[in-house]
Amino acid sequence: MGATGSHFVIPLTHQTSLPQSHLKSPRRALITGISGQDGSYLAEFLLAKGYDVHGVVRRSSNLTRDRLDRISDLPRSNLHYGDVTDASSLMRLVLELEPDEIYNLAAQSHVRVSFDNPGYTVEVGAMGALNVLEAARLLNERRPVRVYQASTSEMFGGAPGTAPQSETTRFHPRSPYGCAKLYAHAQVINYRESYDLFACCGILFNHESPRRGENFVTRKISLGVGRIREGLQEKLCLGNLEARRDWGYAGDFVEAMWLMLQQESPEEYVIATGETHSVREFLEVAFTTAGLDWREHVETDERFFRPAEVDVLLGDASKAAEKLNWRPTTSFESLARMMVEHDRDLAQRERWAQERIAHAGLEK
Ligand code: NAP
Ligand code: F7E
Repeated sequence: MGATGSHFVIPLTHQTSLPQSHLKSPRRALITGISGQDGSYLAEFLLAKGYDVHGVVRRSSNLTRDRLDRISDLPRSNLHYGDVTDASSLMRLVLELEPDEIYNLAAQSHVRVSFDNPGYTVEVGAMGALNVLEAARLLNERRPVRVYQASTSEMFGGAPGTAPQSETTRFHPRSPYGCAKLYAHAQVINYRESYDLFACCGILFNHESPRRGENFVTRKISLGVGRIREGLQEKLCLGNLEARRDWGYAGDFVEAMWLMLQQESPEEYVIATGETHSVREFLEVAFTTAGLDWREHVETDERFFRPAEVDVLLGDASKAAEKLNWRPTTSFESLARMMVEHDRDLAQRERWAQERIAHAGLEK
């Protein structure tokens, strides 16, 4: 992956096409959504396992991709411009690279935003997944490929009486995002049954980390705690504090994605911690970690409520425990503390930078 500091130079895609040497080379993975939270952890995980890792990134006006800093200079990682909604370029990439494994993590993954941009969310989450499957189907006629699809607990919708949710729980999505993901989920099973493609879905419950997008609730809270502690802000505005989620650590969850593709046959798996906590409980742990009382700083704002809420998610990952031997390693409390510690550090740097600017008289 070409890089200058944290600025990436994306190699031309045709430079990476080496099918003749494929037989002798290490296993090759293609990740869509590599620049996201999970994509970055998964890339590191696969590189550590000796894979050649290829990632699809969208062109943006800014070349900084902080989450990929750790792997940017490693010789076995490669980035390619692409977009899952661009079927022909995706097809070309898949047929040129001939990956052994494809992880489709690309999505407009913010549930609240999916109500504002439903068409776009569906285009990426549903049609994007279909494009990935079509490309994999064609490659599979030439050589075997395995596909992982990032399904989600949002597909369950959290209807009363359904918790804990398992692989057999009825789906009832309550957002454009959840509906798009359910379409992709059904197509994966359809492609598996129609074309004998090794394709499977991980139904992952919420998973977080210091790399979580800044407008998901846990990260919004940990960033807020850090900035309040450093005197950079006073209040934190949130939506529904009573929603309950099964929150795990993203670093644990990406291993499960890989394990699913190492099985003899493709199947769906729920990946979760088996504990549910409210947003209020996350606030309690996060603010207490920094010696603060959340009641003095948190306000609610209608803007952050959703037209339809998923009230309670609680996953039953016993199938993954039994068949994949997968278990989460990070508790709810350790996860919240990890995120707060990271974001206090970030806020401290922000404060120091502001002080340096002020001392240099540059604020004018
Ligand atoms: P994320 O941080 O929002 O990352 C999404 C990734 O998709 C980013 O790399 C984004 O690129 C990329 N992307 C968006 N639109 C694209 C397009 N049209 N073409 C190609 N790439 C595109 O999400 P995450 O938390 O890592 O989650 C990974 C996947 O798991 C997503 O599909 C999500 O829906 C699903 N999931 C997540 C959770 C969770 O709790 N985290 C739970 C269940 C399922 P940019 O960087 O350019 O935006
Ligand atoms: O909300 C409530 C909000 O946006 C969690 C995505 O990764 O996980 C994620 O979706 C809860 C909801 O995650 C705010 O109403 C309160 O009940 O962090 P979130 P999500 O909607 O659960 C699933 C599994 C995915 O697949 C998705 O891709 O927190 N909440 N106040 C808030 N949420 C946000 N974002 N912001 C608030 O201010």
